[in-house]
Amino acid sequence: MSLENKKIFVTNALPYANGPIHIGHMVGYIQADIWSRFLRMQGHDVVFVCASDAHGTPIMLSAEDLGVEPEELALEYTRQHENDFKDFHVSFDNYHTTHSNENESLVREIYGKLKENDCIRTEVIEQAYDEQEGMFLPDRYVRGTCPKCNAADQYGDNCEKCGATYKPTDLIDPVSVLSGKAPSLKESEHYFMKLGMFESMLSEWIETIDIHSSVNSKLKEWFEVGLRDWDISRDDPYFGFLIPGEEKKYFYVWLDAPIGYFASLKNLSDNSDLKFEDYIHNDSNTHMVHFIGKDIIYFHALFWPAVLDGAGLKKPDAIYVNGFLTVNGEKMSKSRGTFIKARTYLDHLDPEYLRYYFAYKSSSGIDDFDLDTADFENRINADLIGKWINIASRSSKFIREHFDNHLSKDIDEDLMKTFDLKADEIKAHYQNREFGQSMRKIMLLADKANQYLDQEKPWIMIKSEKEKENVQRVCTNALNIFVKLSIMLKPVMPDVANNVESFMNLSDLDWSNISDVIKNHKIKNYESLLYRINEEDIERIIKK
Ligand code: B3M
Ligand code: ZN
Repeated sequence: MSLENKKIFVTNALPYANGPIHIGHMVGYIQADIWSRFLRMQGHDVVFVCASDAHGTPIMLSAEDLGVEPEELALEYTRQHENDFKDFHVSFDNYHTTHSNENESLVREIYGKLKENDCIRTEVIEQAYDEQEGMFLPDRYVRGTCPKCNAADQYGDNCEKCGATYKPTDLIDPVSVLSGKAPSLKESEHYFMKLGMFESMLSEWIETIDIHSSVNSKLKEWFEVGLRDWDISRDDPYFGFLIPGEEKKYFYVWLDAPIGYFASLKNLSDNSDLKFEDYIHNDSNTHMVHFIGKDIIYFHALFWPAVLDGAGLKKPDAIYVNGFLTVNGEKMSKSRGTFIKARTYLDHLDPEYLRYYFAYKSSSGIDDFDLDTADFENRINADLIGKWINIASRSSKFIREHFDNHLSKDIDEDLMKTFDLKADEIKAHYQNREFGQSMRKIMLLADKANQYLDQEKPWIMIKSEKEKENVQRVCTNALNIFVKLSIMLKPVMPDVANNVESFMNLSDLDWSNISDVIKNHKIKNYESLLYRINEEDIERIIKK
């Protein structure tokens, strides 16, 4: 799928604004950021947005517990998340919220179109109801004994023991998580999106987009079972947008959440030259990409495109799905000390270490991957410090001490070519989101650069006056290679790359600068660009 001359619109899943972000969440954000930065470095027109997902029952109930309004709680977490992303160097062009005017008017507009196009119906359904709290209970708020295997204390939608799925009303001795009382059954009219209408469109469309084969097979299974109509309304009390014409019925959070992608873009367009209308129509010259976790495929590959299609709007061109993160082989858990908040990490370690490690572990597939703390420490120290940064620290020393920071007047262009020739391969891996492949290939090049210095031995040559000029040339060669590798690593480690630019007295390096020749040029004194990690830093994070 060619991206040439297209406006690229990239989104990340919108985090719920009712709790802190942990490093497992960061996987998808870092992957999307690397990809966006890489494309920008290729000269593409990229707009990368996110927002917080502010609505729903859990946020309403947490706010109630804290004695604050849900708007207030959402705002607090929106700010917190925004700072976490900024400090992890995630380069969103905009961060907005689904609880916004832009989103409300888009939701109304889209819903209006869906109604016009006969995609909505209503039906009276029976649901678990908590009399004491005066509210309908989402499945997860009812617990009881599994009707299939008799395991006690299971959620209302599925059993963690035997995997059975059922309705909360099927549970044996169900109780409301809120009041501890047995729920009653109550009827209420709900709005449904007629998903069945879209089945053949969706199954054809899915073949035309960029989506991993394993996700595609999952979708095929769902098509085989058949798509059931989707319940898009919730009764009062609920934190969300009222359905037009109703006083006590709201849109379900998952209807307005993906529309939040557009709301964030709309908000950006109101504050910049970007034209919102250029992005959302069927005939737009746009490439629309969603990065999501593997637990929300159904919403993005079925519900959302159905909503867009029903409203006559542009559907996604790619859906990129990431797996989950384990820490030292375990699911993140508070009791095992493997639940690491984004902020806790940031308080102790450089964000670009984690960005590198995630890149190193990433592929275009949806497999889970592990943050093994010993391996993490070793990767950073061995790869980044021992291979990449080492090229600069070894060679700049001679340039400073003997040549007043001046690079030589000529360099070994044949040697440079052997490195430049690898850039296309690395570029292709980036483009395909095979970041692990890119990292491995870049580190092989760093090995080659260090071998070159080992062979030339400037520390020996420098002892003889007639070899002195040669030392300048060898170190200039090495620093040229170092810059090439820094450009290749820039999507992953933008801050360190900026510091490299400053040290080398260069600026705004893009991918096309990889083959530049830097000679007869004055650089600055080398200052340490990255520090080794030690075990204690990691231990402190885990202890926290
Ligand atoms: N708020 C978070 C999640 O399920 C959910 C994503 C919305 S994306 C439109 O990962
Ligand atoms: Zn069971």
